Amino acid sequence: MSTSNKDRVILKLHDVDAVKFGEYKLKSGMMTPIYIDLRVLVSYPDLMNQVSSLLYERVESEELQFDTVCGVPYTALPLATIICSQHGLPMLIRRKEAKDYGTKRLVEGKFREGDTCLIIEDTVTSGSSILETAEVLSQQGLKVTDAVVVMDREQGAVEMLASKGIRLHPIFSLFNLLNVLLASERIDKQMAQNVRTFILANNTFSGKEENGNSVPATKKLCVEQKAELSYAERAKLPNIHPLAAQLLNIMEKKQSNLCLSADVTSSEELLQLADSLGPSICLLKTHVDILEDFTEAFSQKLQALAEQHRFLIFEDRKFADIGNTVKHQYEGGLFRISSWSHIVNAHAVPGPGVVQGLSAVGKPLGRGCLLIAQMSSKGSLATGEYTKATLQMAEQQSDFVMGFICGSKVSSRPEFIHMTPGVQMQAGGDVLGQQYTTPEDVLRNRGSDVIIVGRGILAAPDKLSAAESYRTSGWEAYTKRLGPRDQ
Ligand code: 5BU
Repeated sequence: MSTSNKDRVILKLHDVDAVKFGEYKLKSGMMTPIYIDLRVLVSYPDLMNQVSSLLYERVESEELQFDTVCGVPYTALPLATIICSQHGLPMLIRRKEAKDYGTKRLVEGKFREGDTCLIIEDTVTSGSSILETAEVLSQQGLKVTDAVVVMDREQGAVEMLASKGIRLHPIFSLFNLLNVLLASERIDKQMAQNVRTFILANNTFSGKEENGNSVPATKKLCVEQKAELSYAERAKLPNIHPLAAQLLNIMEKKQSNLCLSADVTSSEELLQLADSLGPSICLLKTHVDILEDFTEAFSQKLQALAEQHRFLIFEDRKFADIGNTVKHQYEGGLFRISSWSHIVNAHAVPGPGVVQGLSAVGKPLGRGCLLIAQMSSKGSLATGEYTKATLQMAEQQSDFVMGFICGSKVSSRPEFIHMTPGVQMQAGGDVLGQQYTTPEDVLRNRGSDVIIVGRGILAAPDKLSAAESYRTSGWEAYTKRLGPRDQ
C-alpha cells in the first residue's frame, strides 16, 4: 500500500473517532491531549481489513521470522485473527487470567518449546502491554523477538522493548499522524504543537534499568531526542563519528540524500559520471574491482572531483574476513582502498574482528565503516537475529562504525547513518534477485537516510536529469518525514 493510502487510513481513523483530541486518561493514569482508541475498528470492517493489511505488509517488508502469532488482548485480537486467517498463519490466544477449571492454560493454541511468536498490538505508549504478553509467552517456552503495532505514541516503547530484546515495528507514529492531520487541516498548528510538546515531555522510559543502574549515555541520548532530528542537527551530536557529521552536513547543504552507485567498468566513464553528477549527490559508491583499468592516478582524480563537488567516496568492498586479512585488503594490494575511500562497508559474519582489523587501518586516517545489517537481495540471510547482532557490533565499535547498510532504519541512535540500496522510481526487481523500493518508501516510511541508486540512473537516457529526480524525490520524502519545523 502506498504512502498516500497510509495517509488515507490515518484520515479514516480520525473520521471514525479512533483518534481523539481533548483531555483523556491513559491506562497508566497519565492525562493526555490525544487519545488513540482502536477498539472502534471492529465496527468498521473495511478499515479493519486495511489496517490488518498494513500490519502484514510491515511483517513482510521487515522479513520477520516467526512460527506463530499472538495478538495482545483484546483490541489486537481481531487484527491478529484476520492476518492469520488471510495468510494461513498459526495463532495463539493469550488469556488475561488462567481459567480456574479445565486445563488452566494461560496460552491457548498449539506450539513447541522454543517457537518464536510474533506479537501484534494496536497502540503502544510505554510498551508494557506487549512486555506483559511477551513475559507470559516466554514463561510457556516461546521466544518473542518482534512486535508489530498499528500506532506508536512515541513515548518510549521502542527503547523500553529494545532493552528487553524486542524490536517494535510501528505502522504509524504519533508525529507522522499529526503531520497528516495537520496537512489535511483536521487539526490546527497549535493543537499539533500541544500534542508534540506533551509527547516530548512525557517519555515513559526512565532511562533506568530494572536493577537501578543508569542506562548508557548513548541509549539515553536517543530516548531524550524523541523528535526526529534533521541531518544538520544530527551532525552536531556530541558522540557522532566525524565523518558521519561531515556527510550529514554535505547532505543538508546540497539538499541531497542521494548516493550514486557508479557501477561502470572504465575509469574514464566513472570520472565523467563523478564530474557531471557530482553536484547532485552526497556520496559516490564504487566497486573498484569491476574497473578494467584502475590506476593510482584514477583514484587521485576521483578524490579531486570529490573535493570539487563536495561528495564523499564509498567503496562497496563488503569486507568479510578475519581482522588480519581485511587489514591487508583495506590498506594494500593493487587498490590501496584506505588511501582514497572515505567509507567502506563490512559484513558482520566474521565477528567483531573484522571491524577491529579495518579500524586499525582506517581510524587513524579519519575513515568510517558501515556494517551490512540487511541486504536488498531476495532471500538474504541478513535478517532477524543476525541483524540484531550486527547492531550490537556497531554499538561496541561506534568510534569507527558510522552506520548501516539496511532496508530500513535498524537503530534509533541518531548518530548512525542508514543507507539503503535497491532503490528505483518503480518498485520491482531484476532477474538476479535484486529487489527495488522507491525513494519515498525508503526515506519516508522506512526511516533510512541515504538512497543508493545505480541502474535507476545509469540506465537512464539522461543521467543528469535522472539523478536530479532521485535527489528531489529523496529530499522531498525526507522533509515530509521531518514534518513542519518551527524554525
Ligand atoms: P542497482 O543498479 O541500483 O541495483 O545497484 C545497487 C548497488 O548497490 C550495487 O552496486 C550493489 O552491489 C549494491 N548493493 C545492493 O544492491 N544491495 C545490497 O544489499 C548491498 C549493496 Br550491501
